[in-house]
Amino acid sequence: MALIDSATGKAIRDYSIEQLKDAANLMRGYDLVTLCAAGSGHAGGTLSIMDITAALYLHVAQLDPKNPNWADRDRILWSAGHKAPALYVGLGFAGFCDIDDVVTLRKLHSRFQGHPHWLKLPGVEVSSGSLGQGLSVAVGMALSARLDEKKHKIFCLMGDGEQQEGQVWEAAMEAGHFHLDNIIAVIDVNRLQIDGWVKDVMEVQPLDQKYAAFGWEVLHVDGHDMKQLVEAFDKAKTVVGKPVVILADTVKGKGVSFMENVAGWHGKPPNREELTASLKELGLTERIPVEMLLNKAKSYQAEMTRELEAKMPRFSRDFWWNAGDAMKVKMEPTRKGFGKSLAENGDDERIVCLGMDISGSITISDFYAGKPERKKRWISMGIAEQSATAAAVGFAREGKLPVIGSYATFSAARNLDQIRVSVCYGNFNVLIAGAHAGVSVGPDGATHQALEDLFAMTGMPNMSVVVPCDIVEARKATTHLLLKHVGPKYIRLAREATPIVTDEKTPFVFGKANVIRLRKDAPDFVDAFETCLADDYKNESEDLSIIACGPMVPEAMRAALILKRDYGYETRVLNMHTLKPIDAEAIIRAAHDTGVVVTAEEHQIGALAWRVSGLLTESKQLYGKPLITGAIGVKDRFGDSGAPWELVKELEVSAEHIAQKAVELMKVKKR
Ligand SMILES: Cc1ncc(C[n+]2csc(CCOP(=O)(O)OP(=O)(O)O)c2C)c(N)n1
Repeated sequence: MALIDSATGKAIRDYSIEQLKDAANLMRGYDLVTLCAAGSGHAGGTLSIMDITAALYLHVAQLDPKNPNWADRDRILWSAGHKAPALYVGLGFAGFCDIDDVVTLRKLHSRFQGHPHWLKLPGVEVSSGSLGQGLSVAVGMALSARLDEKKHKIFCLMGDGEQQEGQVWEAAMEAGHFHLDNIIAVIDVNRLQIDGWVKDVMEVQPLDQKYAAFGWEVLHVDGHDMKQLVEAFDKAKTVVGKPVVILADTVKGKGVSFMENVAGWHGKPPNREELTASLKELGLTERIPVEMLLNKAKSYQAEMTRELEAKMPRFSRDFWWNAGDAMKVKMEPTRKGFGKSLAENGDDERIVCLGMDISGSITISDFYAGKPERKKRWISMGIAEQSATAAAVGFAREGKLPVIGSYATFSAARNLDQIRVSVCYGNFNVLIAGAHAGVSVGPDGATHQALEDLFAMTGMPNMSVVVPCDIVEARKATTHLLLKHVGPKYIRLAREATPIVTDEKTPFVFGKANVIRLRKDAPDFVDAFETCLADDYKNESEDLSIIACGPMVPEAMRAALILKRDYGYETRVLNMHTLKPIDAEAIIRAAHDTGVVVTAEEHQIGALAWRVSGLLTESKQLYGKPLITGAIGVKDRFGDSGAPWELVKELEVSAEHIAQKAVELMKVKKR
């Protein structure tokens, strides 16, 4: 009995095995429609876990959709947060939300975030997205239930690649130690992860022997056989004195022939044609109102766009990228500059690159692409950021040049203590790439948007930090850090394509800012500007300065253009690509010469702003000088799902926001 009315204890609805099979099939269809409407998301792993989802939400777990926080409900934890669409469809079918609403998946302010957020959607137990944490939450919930003498079960859904996270085994040990027979873990053993087959990336088998050794009862099932699944869950509920793990053999992409067992479908949605073909294969063409759902997604998006635009600062005309002649730019993601440098310099035998199962998209795999002889220096570590970071130290201690990289949230947060003690305290020569940082990872949502990494990285003694402004600078910076700079070093990279505003001739000197000045009208945006090393720049007594790093440099340039065209203001833009060691002299001179300083960072306000203001308050040169400052950045909040450029607006880190702040400060200066 699954869905019950908690007030009366009566079943709301129960499903037979045949009905569960049919529901799972239909849920696959809804899953694919929502992914198609979102334009991003994880097809492979949501399809592999769908039979498990249907069994749990519609039959196995005791839930009351009208009373989602009912104290006696079973808890279902989605440790594998990227499988969120399956969870949402499960909640929709169980009656926690309207199934049609799930189609707003991954859109701005949607309750259906890229990774689940319990504060947005009833039925979600806890927020997740950083792999390997769910089983620990389950341990806490299970112990809490024991204290309260409650009988409910705690289900925890994980992937097999996820088993590579060390934390999973800490929790497995705890659950065994405490004999937590109220925990039922389910592993979706589809044998694939992002970089390929689990056995090749980092073998996790034999999972049965490993869990048994930690004191668990182990059950095996075919994860697509509904009868077996239901029987396994029934049996798991009867086990006394130890936790249970159900190892469910599944197929990634199950149900759609061209997605099955293909690693490439891990984080990809179907396009419209692929959706039609998928629904046909699933026999659902007539059963899902595809057009209605896609239209619903479109109108939701239109409403979000309208609300967002209404909040934007307005100027005399549209100064957005590529809106009209003077705004023409080419765009590429900075992460690709990192990959280019690794490809160019990878013959250096000292370089070793450590992969953490997200190698293609962050471009670290460019190191060995087309170069089989480098493969021996490519070390696949699996989804194990903490161990990989310390392993990099092992390489560095032996004189190698180790490079590690992942989403910045995982390569500069998940492993923070390893960075602090093993890398920084030991002052080891390790290059850490924080890719997909800032808002640029968009629809994945807050869990994946590193907006705090620069606090920690700039706060570490011995660490050097570079935030390149475009793909060209990213290549130069990587090469410098890799081959010339010895010590702990962090480079922050964006996922989304951002404007290219430098070229081969633009100076890049580690630790030295560049000054960028708007000089003329030009059809191409970059041609209107001139750049030189801050050391070489002669004061022009401009009206104000904007100090920016990373993708905020092009935004600062665009703000300079808005300020000139609409207000006649001259702006000194400082490209502060090196955040540590920071170019204090350039900052103090800009403040001294202009009297107005705006900082701009695609990060919680402070990594740049507070460093700059700290320097300004300390500077003897500025004693007695009038100085007005402002800071643009994220204002102590988490991000949200949405398109990257939508989030630039939503989180108020656009040129328009910089210009608005500058105008406000200029009014004060003129008083
Ligand atoms: C701590 C952490 N590191 C990296 C990621 C990025 N990531 C998302 S899904 C995934 C692969 C997961 O593989 P698996 O557990 O086998 O799931 P499935 O193949 O079933 O989707 C990775 C590395 C993450 N979400 N969390």
